[in-house]
Amino acid sequence: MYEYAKKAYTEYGVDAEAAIEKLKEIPVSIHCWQGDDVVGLDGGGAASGGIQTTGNYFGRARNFEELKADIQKAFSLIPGKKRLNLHASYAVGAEVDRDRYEPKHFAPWVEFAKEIGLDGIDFNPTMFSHKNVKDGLTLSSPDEAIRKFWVRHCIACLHISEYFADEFQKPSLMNIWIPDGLKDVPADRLTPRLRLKESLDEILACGYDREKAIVAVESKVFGIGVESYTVGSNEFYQNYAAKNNICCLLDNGHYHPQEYVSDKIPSLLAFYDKVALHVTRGVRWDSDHVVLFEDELKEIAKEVVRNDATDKVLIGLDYFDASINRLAAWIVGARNMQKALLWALLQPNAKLKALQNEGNFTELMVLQEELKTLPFDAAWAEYLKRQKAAGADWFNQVKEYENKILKNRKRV
Ligand code: RNT
Ligand code: ZN
Repeated sequence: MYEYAKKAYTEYGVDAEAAIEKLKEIPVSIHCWQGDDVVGLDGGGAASGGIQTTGNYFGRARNFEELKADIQKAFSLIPGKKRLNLHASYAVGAEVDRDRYEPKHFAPWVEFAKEIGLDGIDFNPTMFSHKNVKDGLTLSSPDEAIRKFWVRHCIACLHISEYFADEFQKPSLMNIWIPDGLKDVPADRLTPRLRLKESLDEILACGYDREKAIVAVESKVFGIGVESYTVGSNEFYQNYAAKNNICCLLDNGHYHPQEYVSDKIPSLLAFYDKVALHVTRGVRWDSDHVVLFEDELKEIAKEVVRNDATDKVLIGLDYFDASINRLAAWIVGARNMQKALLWALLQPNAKLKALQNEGNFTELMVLQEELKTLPFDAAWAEYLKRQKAAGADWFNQVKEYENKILKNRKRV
């Protein structure tokens, strides 16, 4: 079947071998928080601040050991080059508050990531599910003690990112997302943003190594209970990032439903060396559903691949579903990201661009439609085989794991 597929793609000028080889090298940063419904290990509890996990499927990882075991199993069924995306709330054995976290609290994660052959670790300060989120605000709080606490937390996280970079000899993304906003009509939209700006300035002034930690800011349009105003809006962060030479992170659940992140990627690539992504699937709101193999995902992957930006776009995943088997959720989404990248690599991109430039829109449409029914599944199966990853029967392993391990976990 692969030989047939290879030939079919060759007829369109696509080298399937090269596509498969290239895919192996594109890292995808997989979030740790699908395994435990964004609860974390530092006692903060369920997700808050406008984000919410829904569902009550059994088997949630309740501690570090269980989360590691689940990650190990899930990742073994995901092909490709993988990084681990951690939140600060996953500190191991920390007896201090979040503003005093140190690399040592994440050393067990480094050890584990190395053990299972990951490519590196990315990081996120956790500015939700904590007593110092005051009136829903963190880095933009008018309470100076609160604002400073979160500035210190971010600086601590920056140094932890540097530590990850040292350990893996690869840069580590440190992505800042805050829940700050208001449920109802604000009296002042500017001052909270000026305070956020001041906080970011203080964080970036801490003296970190820009080669090691790549700082990103993640904007958002609204959250549950934070419907009327978001301090860290798209315009705010894009301007901040441009002026301060840091990076924007685009989460495709964080825009109006008719806005497409696939279209934003090339706009940012015109100005930035790096663009970070949180790939997710919002259904009617930023619901963080499992990523499916659908049009916008393919379009996102196409923008990364056809603009030669696989080194510039840092692909991370961000979804959490507690209503189904959590390992299956993880695996479906991550495999789909890989599938979409392969899909994009199997497009005759130079030819398609040429047709657009020649104004040959008829042929462009005809060709784009023909490409949709090429034998993609055979190329995907070949990639899995070469990766020594389970084929379409991967779910059997998850079922077995569910019966042996997850069924024995009591709800806490
Ligand atoms: C929230 C943001 C943020 C979180 C994770 C847990 O809307 O998307 O990235 O989902 O950090
Ligand atoms: Zn996100």
